Amino acid sequence: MDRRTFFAGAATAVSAAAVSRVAMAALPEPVIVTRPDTAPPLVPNTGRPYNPVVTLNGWTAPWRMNNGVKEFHLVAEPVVREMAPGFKVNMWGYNGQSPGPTIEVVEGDRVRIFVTNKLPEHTTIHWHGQRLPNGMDGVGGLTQKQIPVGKTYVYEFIARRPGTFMYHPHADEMTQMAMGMMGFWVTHPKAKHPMIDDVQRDFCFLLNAFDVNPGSMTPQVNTMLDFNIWSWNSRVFPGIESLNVRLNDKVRIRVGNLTMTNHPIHLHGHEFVVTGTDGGPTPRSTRWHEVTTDVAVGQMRQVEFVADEEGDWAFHCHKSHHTMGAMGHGVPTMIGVDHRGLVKKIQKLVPDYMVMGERGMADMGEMEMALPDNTHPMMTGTGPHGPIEMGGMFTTLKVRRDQKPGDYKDPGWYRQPPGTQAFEFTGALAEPARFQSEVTSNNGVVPGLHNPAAAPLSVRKPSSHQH
Ligand SMILES: [Cu+2]
Repeated sequence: MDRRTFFAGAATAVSAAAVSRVAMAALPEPVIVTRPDTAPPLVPNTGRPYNPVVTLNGWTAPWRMNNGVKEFHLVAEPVVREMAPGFKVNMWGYNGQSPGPTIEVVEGDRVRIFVTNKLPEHTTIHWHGQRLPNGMDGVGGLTQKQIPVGKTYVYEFIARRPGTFMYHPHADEMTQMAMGMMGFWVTHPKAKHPMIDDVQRDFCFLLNAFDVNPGSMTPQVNTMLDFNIWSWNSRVFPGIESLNVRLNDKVRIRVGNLTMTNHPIHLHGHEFVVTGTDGGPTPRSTRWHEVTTDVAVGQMRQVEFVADEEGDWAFHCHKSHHTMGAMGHGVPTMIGVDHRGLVKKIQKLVPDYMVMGERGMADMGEMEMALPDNTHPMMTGTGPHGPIEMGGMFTTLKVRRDQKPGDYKDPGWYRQPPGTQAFEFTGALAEPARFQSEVTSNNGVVPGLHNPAAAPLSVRKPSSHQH
């Protein structure tokens, strides 16, 4: 419990907009966690037993059992999130973090959630995907008054169906979600469920995105699509922890998307099936194997597979811009343009001047560029074989024979058995016959194919007057 600072002793340090002591006396103590490490699974010590999830770079909120009701206390508040080592961002979140703690309950549980608002503006919480009384749905103005600054509201409902859910504000949503207000919710089945398998490892995380100008600390909340920080649980590679599993473990990964675009989530080395969506577990007849599943905005997907291939397997969003850090999208592509002499001339006037490579951008992964303080590099991270050239929604699934059951520690890099790695070919290269024929025909020009003059085109514009 060293990483968890109990709120009670430090109430005055947290916020001036403190909740009255009398009100607090009846509330469960909110647990505050500020470190971005992945907490070990929280094994339930009250209520029905279940196999807990592991929240990537996050944690599960403990609860208080009160006359058979599971009571949680969420505190909406400004937080500072370290998105990767050396890169901190001012966010809004819950209980010291963005995202807030994962809430784990069991199908049939009566759940009471106290929500204290320590933000500078009103808020609500919407329990995304849940069946509940309309007045508990958390839509500001529609189903309740927004929770004013400094006040605590109570939500109470029965977790009616098992599955993967999220929570987020439904009040000034654009601002509050762009600032990082969101959390995960898992409802475990109360008994053996025909469509829910037992797994050895159950991971979850949210997809989120921020627009943080290089050198600044506060996200731009008005950005609609052009975000520059693509994160999992408000962390970016190499700050996202690996998913560490034992060889032949059955693994479940639950993903929710609260960004403004879809994310095709891709796993290397294994095929998975989608076993659950926003609507709950999927019927077995609907499942097929794939290696990428698209998670649209506001959706949840849970995938399952047997981790039966040892190694360090990349696990990432397949949109290549989403695996990179802050970058200028307006930079011209210089591939094929030899501008090295030009750079030297410009550097006489502007010593820091750098231009993106004439050989592609791979150099960026190795270069030590002069970046403003508190800027996450565009391409970064080093693996056992060199620069990994990533910076956003990327991590690894580490499958190891000797990983102990229930052990989530990072086993380090995989050592490939001798003779199982791609290697350099050092023999003689054969001359492809195709080149020979091109050279011998008409000075390298293939008649009628590569020579525009040999195949004249007559262009007719749609607007030309030819009738
Ligand atoms: Cu993506």
